[in-house]
Amino acid sequence: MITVWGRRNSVNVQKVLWALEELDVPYTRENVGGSFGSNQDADYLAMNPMGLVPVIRDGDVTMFESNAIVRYLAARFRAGVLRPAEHRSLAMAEQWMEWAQVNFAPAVSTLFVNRVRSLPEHRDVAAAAAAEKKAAEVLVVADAWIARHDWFAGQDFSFGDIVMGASLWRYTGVDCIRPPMPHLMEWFEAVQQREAFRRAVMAVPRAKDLADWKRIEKETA
Ligand SMILES: N[C@@H](CCC(=O)N[C@@H](CS)C(=O)NCC(=O)O)C(=O)O
Repeated sequence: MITVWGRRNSVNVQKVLWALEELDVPYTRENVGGSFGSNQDADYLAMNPMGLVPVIRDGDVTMFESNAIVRYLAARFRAGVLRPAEHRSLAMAEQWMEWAQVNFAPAVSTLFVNRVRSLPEHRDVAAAAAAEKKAAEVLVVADAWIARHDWFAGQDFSFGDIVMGASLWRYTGVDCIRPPMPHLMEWFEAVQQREAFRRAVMAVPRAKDLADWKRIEKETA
């Protein structure tokens, strides 16, 4: 049985839970981080010296870094389900996971922190505006790719869809100007039909402000 340490409202934890659900691998989860704390305890720091979530334990493997965990799980369980067997599809899964993590996820995080998860007086308005612009620019790139493919790796769903899907769920819950992205929205509709996405990501409602965020964190523990 795999153990996941991390609160359910963390996008990085959600990526790992989504992968586990897609792979139908049994797991247990411990609430760590945010209002639950424990992530600076010595025994937690022994697993992840960064003091961040998620961490997983799979037998004699204990690891952190959400994307590395997703790729590890994809390689370890149910070959071909999340990790494409065909080398060109695998290359595209790797490429788009990396691309989404480097280009889109940081913009979403800045937007989210400064428009939702902070008190209005603590918000960096300029940083949020820059992130809004950056997100809009890069989404046009993703939209152009997905206009020509069913999924980011090609014909089948893969780990290449996971960072984009989890980040887009958060992004579409933030009050901001979004670019036209009809193909990406079509892909996102298909993502939202996946049971695994519903259980791991959509099951945590999107917050409108800090108080809402704290309430949801407790309620979805
Ligand atoms: N690169 C790391 C980043 C992990 C990270 O930043 N986790 C955040 C939550 S999304 C965290 O642990 N924050 C402290 C907390 O939850 O208390 C990963 O992808 O796993």
